[in-house]
Amino acid sequence: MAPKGLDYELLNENVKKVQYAVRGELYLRASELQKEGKKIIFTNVGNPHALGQKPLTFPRQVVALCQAPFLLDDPNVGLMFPADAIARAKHYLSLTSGGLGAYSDSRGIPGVRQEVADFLLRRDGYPSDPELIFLTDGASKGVMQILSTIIRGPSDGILVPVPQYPLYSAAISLFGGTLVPYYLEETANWGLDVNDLRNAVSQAKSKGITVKAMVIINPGNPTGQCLSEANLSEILRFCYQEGLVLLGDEVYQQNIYQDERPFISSKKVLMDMGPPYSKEVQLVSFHTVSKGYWGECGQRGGYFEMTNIPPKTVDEIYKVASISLSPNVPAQIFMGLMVNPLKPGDISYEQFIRESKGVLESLRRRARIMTDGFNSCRNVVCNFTEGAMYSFPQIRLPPKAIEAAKSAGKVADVFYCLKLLEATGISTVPGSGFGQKEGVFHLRTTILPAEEDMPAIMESFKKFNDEFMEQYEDHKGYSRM
Ligand code: DCS
Repeated sequence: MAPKGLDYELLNENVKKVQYAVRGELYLRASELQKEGKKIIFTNVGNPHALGQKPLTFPRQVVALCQAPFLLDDPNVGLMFPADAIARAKHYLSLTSGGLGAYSDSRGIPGVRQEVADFLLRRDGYPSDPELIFLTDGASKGVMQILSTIIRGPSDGILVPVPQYPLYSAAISLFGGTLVPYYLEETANWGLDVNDLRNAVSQAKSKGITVKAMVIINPGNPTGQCLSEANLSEILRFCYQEGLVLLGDEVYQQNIYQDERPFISSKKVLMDMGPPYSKEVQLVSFHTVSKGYWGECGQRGGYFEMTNIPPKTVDEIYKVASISLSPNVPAQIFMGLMVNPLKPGDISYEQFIRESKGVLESLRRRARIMTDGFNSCRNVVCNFTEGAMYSFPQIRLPPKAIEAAKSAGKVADVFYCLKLLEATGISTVPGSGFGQKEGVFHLRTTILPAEEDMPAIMESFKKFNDEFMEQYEDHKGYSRM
């Protein structure tokens, strides 16, 4: 019989090329083991609530009232909900055209986009135009919307950091473009060297690829570094010289665990640089409700802001967004609440601050426990997690382990992570899923397990690693740094 429409051999080849390690082989094996009754610690996804982080009370109260507006008519509503939550729910309902069950404008509710613009003005000190802000179902959808608009075919290149979060490699494959890697330097605290960027672009050009965009992830995933203002302005100058649009993935802007380099947005640095840069460099920045002390991954809320993007292009992006009718409306309310939080004097303010500070301070301690735990192993080297939600230690593997992996038909870090999973239940993602230099091995784990469980997890990791090394170590040294 001739193959039918959705038969594998007839599928879009780009779909087959997509790889997404965060939910890859390790995750599938972990899910199997869980079904068999083994206790699994899922540190493969930055999914805070799945690892016990409690939702912030106030936003949930507001959205609960928006979801069940009949409660607002109940004479006892004031006994169940604080007055500021009631007022906020009424505010958001008044911005919708028929409550949470109605589609919104395809760019998102205008009133919420205005709240995002007000937030950006407060954050950066520069006005922001709500017409250039689109609300999305998580940052992922926004990134995909923009990449699909940019990529015409395999000769369009996108500069992507390596290691990178595989949304970028996966989406570029899906849309049939070409990923042009630039390497972050592990020994320089995952910094980036603009000369490497120039080399990457000229190498791509020599292969007939037009580089059109550059992605930065700040703070980095999986690498955790926070870019300095000087670094950001070098990057923006480079984008100006090369005519690239900068895609600034800033979803971890609340997750900062050091005080030397607070988060600074690409938009602020660009505006501070003044003309011609501030008038000409094209920038799209992304944010989400999934990270920070919100961690509301399941709500699927995000936005992107466009700077110096021509109006005709904005219209095209709007047109394509319209095909999906409307971003998720409850998530838009979460976004509104995130960018327009409670203020001193509000009834729920103290509780909100207590809850949000509690999450961030604990994450800061967990980042430290994890990095120190990894660095206490003789063959593991780990940069401190300055930001984001991950630890990305380098595991230096002895030749015998690399050989054993080869015989098992596995990449060496996949082999190591599978053994770790079987021995301890800790489900990580091998470094190869994010890209890494040849012959160098890593794993990624989130810093999200409960703080009280952290010492036991690190102990269990160390015990596994010691036993692994005992089994495979010989005296021929390790894989290189
Ligand atoms: N950008 C980066 C750098 C991310 O790490 C993630 C999610 C996203 C965008 C998309 O998030 P939302 O679509 O939820 O807004 N990070 C994944 C990860 O590495 N682990 O968990 C999810």
